[in-house]
Amino acid sequence: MTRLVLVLGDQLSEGLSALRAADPACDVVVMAEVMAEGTYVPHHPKKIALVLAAMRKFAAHLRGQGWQVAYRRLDEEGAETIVGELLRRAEEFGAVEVLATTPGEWRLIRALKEAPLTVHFHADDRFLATRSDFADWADGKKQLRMEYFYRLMRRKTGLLMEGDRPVGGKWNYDAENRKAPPKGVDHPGPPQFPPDTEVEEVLALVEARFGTHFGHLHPFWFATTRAQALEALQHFIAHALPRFGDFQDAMMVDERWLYHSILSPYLNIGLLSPLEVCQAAEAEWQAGRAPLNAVEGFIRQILGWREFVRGIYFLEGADYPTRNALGHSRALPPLFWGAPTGMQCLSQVVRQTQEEAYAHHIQRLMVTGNFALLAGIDPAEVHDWYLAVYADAFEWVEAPNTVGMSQFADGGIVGSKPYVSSGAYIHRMSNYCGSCSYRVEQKTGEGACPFNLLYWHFLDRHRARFEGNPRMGNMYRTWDRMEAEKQDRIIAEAEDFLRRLEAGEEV
Ligand code: FAD
Ligand code: DLZ
Ligand code: SF4
Repeated sequence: MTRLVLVLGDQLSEGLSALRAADPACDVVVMAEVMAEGTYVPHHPKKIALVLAAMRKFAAHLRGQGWQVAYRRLDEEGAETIVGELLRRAEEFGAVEVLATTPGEWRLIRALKEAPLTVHFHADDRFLATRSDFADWADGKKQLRMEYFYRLMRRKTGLLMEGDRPVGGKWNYDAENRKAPPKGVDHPGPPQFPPDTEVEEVLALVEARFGTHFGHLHPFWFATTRAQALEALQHFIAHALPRFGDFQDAMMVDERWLYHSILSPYLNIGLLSPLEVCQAAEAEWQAGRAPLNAVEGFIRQILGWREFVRGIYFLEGADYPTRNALGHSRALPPLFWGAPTGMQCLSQVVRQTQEEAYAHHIQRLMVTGNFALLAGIDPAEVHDWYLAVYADAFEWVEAPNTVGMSQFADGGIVGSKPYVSSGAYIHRMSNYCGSCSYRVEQKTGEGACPFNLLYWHFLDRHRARFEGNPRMGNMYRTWDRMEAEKQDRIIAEAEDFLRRLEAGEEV
């Protein structure tokens, strides 16, 4: 009897477990463009176009390999949810069984489990650690630290290893990866793929259906096939990897890419595999074309962080994205949706996000994330924003980064202390402050950098929770050494800023 094989928009990988379990001679692949997946948060139009265009091309690829693919385009008749489409196809093909690679979001897992169909879940093995590998490692540990998990993964994969020892003698070269912004950037950024006729069709559809969502659809240049994604990988390896480490944390006005790879969208929809990306980087070090600090730093992001956050997402369970350990409840201010602000760092990161559906890690963590945390924004709203606006955002990776690492809303599972800073950190790692309408060196009074006020306000209001944290003792000692009158001024000015933010005034 015919079975349906579900392939989702972020499961565009040839060796997908559900495909491996199926038989092209009698089973039917179901792929569906549905409104529900484009609107459960208002995804950036570039992200929707990337997913739909890559889905169409992957369907053609599967047909070329002999699969029968029942594909529903958004402008064709059909249901508007994944489960609705499965039910429609089940009736069409007289099927009752569905083979599915477990989705990367609890929401869809639940929907499939509740569907009146027999769904056989196959583990998503496009990762380097299985869910049970991670659960076994985490079992009985009081605190989960990425660094130790990463070492385990180095040993498991043999990446950058000499026998049982890390090459170069150290596991982690992060201390060499925190250089301030360079004078100029001699890398043009990722390769851009002009839309072909098929992509143009998708762009017209996305414009018509999702044109009101935050974000610019044009120019659209993402890779939409595996061959193009491999080209993007080669381009990064050859041109940016050698300097990736040095400037990994730097931020510059109007420089969107620096030496970052912009490979996360392709990794996350399945066009590239994490192992092949890490191996390509390792080979570059072996050939003497990229330094160890760059290659180790890059591999750690994928082998360490990417696998670690996925482990946390599935270990913690479906309620993880709703956690709010610090009890923050302020609404997300309009500046996150492009309303004008005099804060140059936020303005730069939000504008770049709007135009490219991309910001690099430190921009997400130490500019928008830092601001939301200091200002006490409801983490659920922050989570929805990150899930919507980035092309690489899928809940398994976005939620632990946002709810955990960035907002400390999980109470310290991903990070042992909150990532908060005053303007000094942004000043050190960027050239934003030079063209800002606020002054970073000013602590209070007219023109004082809002990060300087909000930083102390955050520490002061969460004193009971954080003052005993050994990694935060210095911060509280500095605050305690300040004269009471200065402390009062900072708190009063921070509150005034928050009041204006809440009132929707331009800040
Ligand atoms: P590079 O800097 O070139 O890094 C190489 C690769 O390492 C990335 O492609 C990515 O696959 C991986 N990587 C790096 N850091 C992380 C991390 N912390 N977690 C997981 N993988 C990582 N990443 C996503 O893929 N999707 C998200 O939705 C997402 N949301 C985030 C939200 C917040 C608040 C923060 C602070 C970080 C988030 N990240 C997310 C992690 C990181 O910002 C992006 O992976 C990275 O910016 C992607 O750009 P890149 O490909 O140029 O990365
Ligand atoms: C992100 C996305 C979008 C915008 N549209 C679709 C779609 O129409 N059909 C589909 O199968 N997948 C889509 N996706 C990806 C899913 O949202 C993703 O598979 C789940 O969030 C699980 O990670
Ligand atoms: Fe951002 Fe403050 Fe620097 Fe302005 S002065 S760019 S608000 S850190």
